[in-house]
Amino acid sequence: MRDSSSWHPTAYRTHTIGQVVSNGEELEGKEVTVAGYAETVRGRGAICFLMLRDGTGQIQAFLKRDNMDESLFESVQSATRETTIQVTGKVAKKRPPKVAEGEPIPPPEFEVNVVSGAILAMAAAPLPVGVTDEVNVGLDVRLDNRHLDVRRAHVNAMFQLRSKVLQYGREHLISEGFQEINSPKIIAAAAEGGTNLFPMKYFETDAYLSQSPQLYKQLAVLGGLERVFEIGPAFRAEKHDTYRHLNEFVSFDIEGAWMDDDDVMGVQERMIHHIWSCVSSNDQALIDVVNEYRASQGKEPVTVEVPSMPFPRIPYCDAIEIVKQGGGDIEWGDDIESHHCDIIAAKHPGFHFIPRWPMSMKPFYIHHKEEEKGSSGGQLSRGFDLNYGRDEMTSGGAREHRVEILEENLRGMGLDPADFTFYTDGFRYGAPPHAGWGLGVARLLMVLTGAGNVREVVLFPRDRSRVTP
Ligand code: AMO
Repeated sequence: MRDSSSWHPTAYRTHTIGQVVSNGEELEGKEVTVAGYAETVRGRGAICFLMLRDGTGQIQAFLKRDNMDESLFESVQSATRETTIQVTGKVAKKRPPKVAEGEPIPPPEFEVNVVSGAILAMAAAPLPVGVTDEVNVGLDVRLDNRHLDVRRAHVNAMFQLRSKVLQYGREHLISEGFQEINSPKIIAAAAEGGTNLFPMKYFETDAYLSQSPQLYKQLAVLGGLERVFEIGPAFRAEKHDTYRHLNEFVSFDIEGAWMDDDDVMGVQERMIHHIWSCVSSNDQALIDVVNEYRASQGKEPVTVEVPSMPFPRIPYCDAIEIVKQGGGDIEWGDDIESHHCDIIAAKHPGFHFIPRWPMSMKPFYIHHKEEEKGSSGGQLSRGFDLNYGRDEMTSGGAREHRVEILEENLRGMGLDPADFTFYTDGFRYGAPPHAGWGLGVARLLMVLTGAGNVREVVLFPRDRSRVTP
């Protein structure tokens, strides 16, 4: 439940339920108006107990037929689960529970003795997804009814954690001098290869949905903004159907001038360290809600262990050797796939960087690693990934800032520099060496919350078969 101590009254309530619950002593005898969802309605005849929940807590509302408007009393008595109701009445102490002799007396609880109110919207029954009771429906049904699914305590807690992760990440980057930018999402040229673009009609011309803020965050740095970050949507027309791919995802990107790959790996590990430290000191209550649900499903609890720094750096060539020694089938120049990652993760559990990928495997904007060749003699790059377990969290690297080489790289990858002049022109008038990374927010949330699927931590996911709700 959310801390609402600083929330102001609104048109529909004088107090949040959380405020009444935590300030009962102070509010006792005073009239309040609260509003929320009906969890249960008990009692027939002359009295009725309504359990009301909002995003900040739960409280019992006590209704007496002869104390209030008869028709309101009857409507509440017959209210279906999740109906929204507003009630006004005095705060009173609940009758204390019977306690065996010698047992400690629990602190008093409070209720609202209702004198007036209103049914705001009656809920249809039955609910397609139970909110407070056991839900035996699959992820698809839950996502079809996400508006109800998010009312469930642990799902709500996951989205609160998501908001915290973004808040702490932002906070950390600002403390390191990064400023937030917003780049266009309607673009004319591919940053991450042309095959996975969503085309769109833009008046009389063709355009695409942005796959990454890559080229624009670089242009912002070239323009003198020096250190920038962006948290925004990225669109990929990939025909994946996996637990970790979506066609729209939120990418957390940075770019910094006068920095190389090692520098931005440092920024990344400090940011993750800050996020984990803050969650572990401030948000254990949310993790407890997630764990309560996990326990009900027979799953291990998640623990927020602040990772120690520096995170291990396992250069690509060494990673390949680890996979080979672990019995994996891989050659220099191959991608490191999930089943290879399992072998590496057995040796390096937790976050670890894989720097110095072969140049041939990295996009045109990545800087090659001067003078350095891999074990096969192939050119290495200043590109890196950050992995956790079997999943890639981040890609990043130092960027090529010399326009002649950038154009050469474009041609080498079968792209026409003429399509990229809006980008390459930014390098013609003095370009600082720079570096950056892009982190998949949902993938990081999977690590923090133990979710087994990115869809769990994305409010309204978009995948191959889902464009609604
Ligand atoms: P990349 O394409 O590796 O790099 O993406 C960066 C990170 O974004 C996440 N990600 C995804 N998450 C969910 N669904 C997807 N389909 C998906 N694709 C990617 C991953 C990945 O590590 N421009 C570079 C970043 C940079 O160099 O700054 C880029 O976009 O967590």
